[in-house]
Amino acid sequence: MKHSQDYIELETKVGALNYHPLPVVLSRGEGAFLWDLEGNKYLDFLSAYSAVNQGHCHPKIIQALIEQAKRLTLTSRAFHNDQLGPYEKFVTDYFGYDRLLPMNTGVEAGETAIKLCRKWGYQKKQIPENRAKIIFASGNFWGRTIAAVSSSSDPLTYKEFGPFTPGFEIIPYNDLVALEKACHDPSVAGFMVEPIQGEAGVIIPDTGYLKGVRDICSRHRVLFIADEIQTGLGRTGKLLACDHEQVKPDLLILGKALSGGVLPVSAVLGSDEVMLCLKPGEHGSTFGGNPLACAVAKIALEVLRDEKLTEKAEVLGLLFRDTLLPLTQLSWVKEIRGKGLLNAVEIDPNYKHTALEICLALAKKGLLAKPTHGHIIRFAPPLVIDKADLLWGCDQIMTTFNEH
Ligand code: IF1
Repeated sequence: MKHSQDYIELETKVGALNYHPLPVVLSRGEGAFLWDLEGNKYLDFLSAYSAVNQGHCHPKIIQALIEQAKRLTLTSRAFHNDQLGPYEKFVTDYFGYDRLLPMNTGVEAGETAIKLCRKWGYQKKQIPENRAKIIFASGNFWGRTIAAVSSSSDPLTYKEFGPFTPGFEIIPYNDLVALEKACHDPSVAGFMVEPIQGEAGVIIPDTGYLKGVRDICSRHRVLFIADEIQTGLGRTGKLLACDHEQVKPDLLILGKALSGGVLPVSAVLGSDEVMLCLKPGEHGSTFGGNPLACAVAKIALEVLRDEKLTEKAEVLGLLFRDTLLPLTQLSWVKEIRGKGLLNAVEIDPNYKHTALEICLALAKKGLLAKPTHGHIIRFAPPLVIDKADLLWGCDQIMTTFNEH
């Protein structure tokens, strides 16, 4: 096989059809760029859903991967290893928390946060056992496990996956009155929320929402659990999206770019009060905290800091939205929104062209982006993108929109 179409046909024949990818077959990535099998070059404006903030195949991260892979990749947690402790120290200092529980995928970290929250609810808030409730915001997306889809308000995510996990309640996003009301229930142990909703279409709450969440959760002894798997690690122009309002969640969930997109690494960070509710043997994972993941994630965080990618996302995000602002003159472009390099363009869902058609046209021009919810296009390039390439990307977006 040597043509992209061969690979697409093969996947269609022997793979589960749980995705409908754009018809590009990528074979190489470097920085903000990707190449397909035919050698066509693309500017990546999806960043694997914010997992490659540091750019594809960052040389320092790959170097760390290779060096550790030659030494030791996996011990399981049945034994200690020489990478985990230093990694936990580095990351807890980096984000200002007492302790870290290492997992692999983002959804595993979400599940872990929920288990920690329930344990804390029973041990510290004296919620009767098996009665703990956790509140989620409508429009949330934190993964594909049964618990994750049990908290979803999107039928595409949960339909035909029931029966669902009990003890979950959904309230409107960006609604402090609803949160205050829900938290009056003494059996509520936590509120898990994205500071900006990614999959929902880069939904940015009102200024003051996160401060309000922090205040309400503190007053009602409800754990504020921030899912920063997509919004964290510089993506929105701050280290964490919660930093835009200087609020500190009780549990911080990280994933995706925690490894620079090199392998699945996720984590839950919290205080001693919460984290020590879990006793030895009560939770774990074969690969969680493996030496390879620790070595890679430590470098990925150093790259984020040393290359000042957070500050870059802030500056380039403003340039991106300013440059695209004229698009709002088009009757069918409803809004351009975002923070840092997490942006989206919302189009009229009844317009004659769909967001997918726009994305297919962009791919032909060498820019890769993907729609979410049919009429919203997310634009989220790696934070390493340079200004000239960002402006080239804006040109392709402007031209493509004006052609439709
Ligand atoms: C897919 C969406 C994005 C996430 C947040 C936890 C997770 C995710 C805020 C779980 C994962 C991924 C999953 C992937 C596509 C992508 C996605 F379109 F599905 F919704 F980014 F918006 N919290 N998001 O965004 O992390 O277990 O995947 O490591 O499932 O299609 P994971």
